[in-house]
Amino acid sequence: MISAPDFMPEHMLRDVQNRKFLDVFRRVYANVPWYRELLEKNNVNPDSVKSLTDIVKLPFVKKTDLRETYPTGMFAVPMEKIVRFHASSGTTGKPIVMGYAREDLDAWSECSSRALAMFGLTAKDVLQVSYGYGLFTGGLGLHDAGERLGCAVLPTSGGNTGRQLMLMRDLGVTAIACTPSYFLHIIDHARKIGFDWSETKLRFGIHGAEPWTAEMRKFMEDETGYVARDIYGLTEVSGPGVGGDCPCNSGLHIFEDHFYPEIIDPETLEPLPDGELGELVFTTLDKVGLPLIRYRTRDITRIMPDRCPCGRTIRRIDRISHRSDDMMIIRGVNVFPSQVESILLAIDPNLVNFQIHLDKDASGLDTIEVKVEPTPAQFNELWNDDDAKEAFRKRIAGSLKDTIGIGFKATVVAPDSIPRSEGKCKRVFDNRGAKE
Ligand code: DLL
Repeated sequence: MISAPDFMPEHMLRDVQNRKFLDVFRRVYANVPWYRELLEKNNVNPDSVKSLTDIVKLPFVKKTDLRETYPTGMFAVPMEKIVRFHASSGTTGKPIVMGYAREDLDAWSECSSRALAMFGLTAKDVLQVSYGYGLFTGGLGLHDAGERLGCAVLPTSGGNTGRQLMLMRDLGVTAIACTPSYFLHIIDHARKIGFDWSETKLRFGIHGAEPWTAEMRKFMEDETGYVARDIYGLTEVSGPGVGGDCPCNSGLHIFEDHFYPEIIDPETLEPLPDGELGELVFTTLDKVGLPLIRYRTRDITRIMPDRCPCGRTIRRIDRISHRSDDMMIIRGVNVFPSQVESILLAIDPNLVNFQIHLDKDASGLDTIEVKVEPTPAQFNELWNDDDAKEAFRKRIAGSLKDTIGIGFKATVVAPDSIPRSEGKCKRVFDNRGAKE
């Protein structure tokens, strides 16, 4: 299925965005006292906003604003118009609660099913949704997307990995949707039970909700023979299906007729031109329940400056390599978990299970340790040969140091000692605060 809005002539797309932007701006100004106060504080009112180009006059909205107005202080409609809630947990404090009106669920499933169609799925596909169902948007979001496209949806949610594999094979599942880390867990389990991927009909993996590297993607494709696709989204903006990659595999198309993207410098907050790396900001162009204007995602990426060979006019962002909150500063050097992942997988594609531990040494200097889990076969070989084990450890520490420029401690740990994840994976453990 080809989705017409993906290919809309650019001038028509800008017209749609312009019209929807003016409408959403007027709605939040009229209906959300919190917004009106913020806008007035910044000397913005309906007279000063005449077109989308005036968006630069508007203040940004942050996650903390949603937290501070918990639970419904930023809703733009009365509760009788809300038909569903989702919430994003965060690690500390109150969750942020999103309210969806009927129109919001329709627009969301439109976008997420457009993403599935872009990946190559059709009504003939059997889609296993192994994202968690519940407050997290992954499960219900992909579920609605699959049903809307006409797929047969298998709502397994996360967990019970053996049963996931059995159903995948027995029901002829052709596409699975889950986090990349849960798919790694599924691969791990499949190896343990001697599962034969050629007995399945699996042709697509639909993965997102956390950063994953090109190396990780290749590992998953090589292991299973399917094609992995990247789906992007966030609860605040709707859920999965804000964007996704097309078969050209060169960035994620944003469904720009619903979500207007900007890239800003996170320090100066100035907009950056297409092509430059910065923080992704979204304006939801037609959300009804909880519209957001210039929402700072904390995700670091760039808008691709060129047109995609697939012919879609909706612009692309580069894959999200990290969030600004993921950055670790170790002895003054910026380090991202995705760099560590790429380096480990370049050494050996099987080194997909790892953790990063930050600490302080006796003199108060930051230390970084990478715990790496080899496969059972690798581990058995290394265990009986101290020299080989030391060489392996040194190779990892050396590659990390050569590429990133600081000393790493590398530790080889036993198979299965790193906990597996059914949802988003926690890789970084920062114990430095505890010692201050
Ligand atoms: O993770 C929505 C989602 C569900 C997306 C299923 C894709 C698939 P949140 O829990 O609110 O929503 O987390 C949103 O996850 O700001 C990014 O930092 C990260 N993220 C989402 N998709 C990707 C991706 C869902 N494809 C946050 N690549 C976002 C990298 C991603 N990071």
